[in-house]
Amino acid sequence: MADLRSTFLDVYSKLKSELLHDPAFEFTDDSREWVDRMLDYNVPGGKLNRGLSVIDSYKLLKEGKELTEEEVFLASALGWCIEWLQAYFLVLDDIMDNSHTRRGQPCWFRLPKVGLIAVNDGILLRNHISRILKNHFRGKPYYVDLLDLFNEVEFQTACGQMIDLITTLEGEKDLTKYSLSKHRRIVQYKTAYYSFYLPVACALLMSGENLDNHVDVKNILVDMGIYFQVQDDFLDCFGAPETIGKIGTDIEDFKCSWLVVKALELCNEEQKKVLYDNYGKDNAENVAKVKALYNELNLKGVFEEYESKSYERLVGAIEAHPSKAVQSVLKSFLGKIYKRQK
Ligand code: DMA
Ligand code: MG
Ligand code: MG
Ligand code: MG
Repeated sequence: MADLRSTFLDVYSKLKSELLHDPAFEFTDDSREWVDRMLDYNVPGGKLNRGLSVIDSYKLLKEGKELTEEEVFLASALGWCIEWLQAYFLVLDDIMDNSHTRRGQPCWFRLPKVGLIAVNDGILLRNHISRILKNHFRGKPYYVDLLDLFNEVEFQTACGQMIDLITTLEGEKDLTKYSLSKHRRIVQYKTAYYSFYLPVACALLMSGENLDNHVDVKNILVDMGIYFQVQDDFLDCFGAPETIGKIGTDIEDFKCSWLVVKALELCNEEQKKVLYDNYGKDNAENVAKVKALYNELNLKGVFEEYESKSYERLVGAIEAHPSKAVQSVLKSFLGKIYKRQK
């Protein structure tokens, strides 16, 4: 495993170096240094789960047959494309969510020299994906499907981000519009497709599969992605910032988080008033009152219950799948996130 990670990181260096010497742009020393630093700051510092999952999944689909060096490289390159996509979304997400830290360091746009240049850096990160795909996959029979997949998933994610953001509009802050079905819609689009479906879909395309034949796999992965974002919402409030590498802002931002939806479901009239008076205010006292209410309602316990129920449901769905190879891909994915602390 440590070995796979270091091979994967070697591929990052190679891809970065290619991008820094892209013949389509006449780099100056300054611009090359900017991109170099921007990439190192934003791309490789996460858990790398999404990226590594492409290699894991591809291996499992090959049912134990040793991968060639080229296959390892290509699966890693696709894994990095997903990490690049993630970096692109996070750089912009942190601006829009007014966040402070990410992966244990200040958000990129918070650096004094960066500011809103981060917006263009986000666009560059997105463009790098197309450059990497063109450099390494143009001759493959699945190239068009790969481009189409990244385009579709990007569109879904951007739409999810849109509905995540417009529900929080100032002047329309209205908790009555928050429900489990609204939450589900947001997280399905903003998180599940790119974080869960995309890595497995990349591995399937590399294996020569037609994605139209794997709608059942997609459904299970989307379901898993929803569970993953509920964990993210939970950790935003209850996780340790040192562990999750970020300081939560969902309460301040009036987000349609799983926690506030559950709180609304469980509270009495008096508690509801506390929520209405304090949710969505960028003030430590208001935030503390919301957190105290979450504790009063035992949302930790409610989450633990949700977590074990989700796990059982997902295992059931996975075991009903006809292919043992696909089962092991899905189980390995689920194993990586069950009861995660970060
Ligand atoms: C993240 O939602 C979704 C995308 C597409 C980046 P979020 O704002 O809850 O993520 P985080 O908690 O990491 O800021
Ligand atoms: Mg965010
Ligand atoms: Mg966000
Ligand atoms: Mg979050």
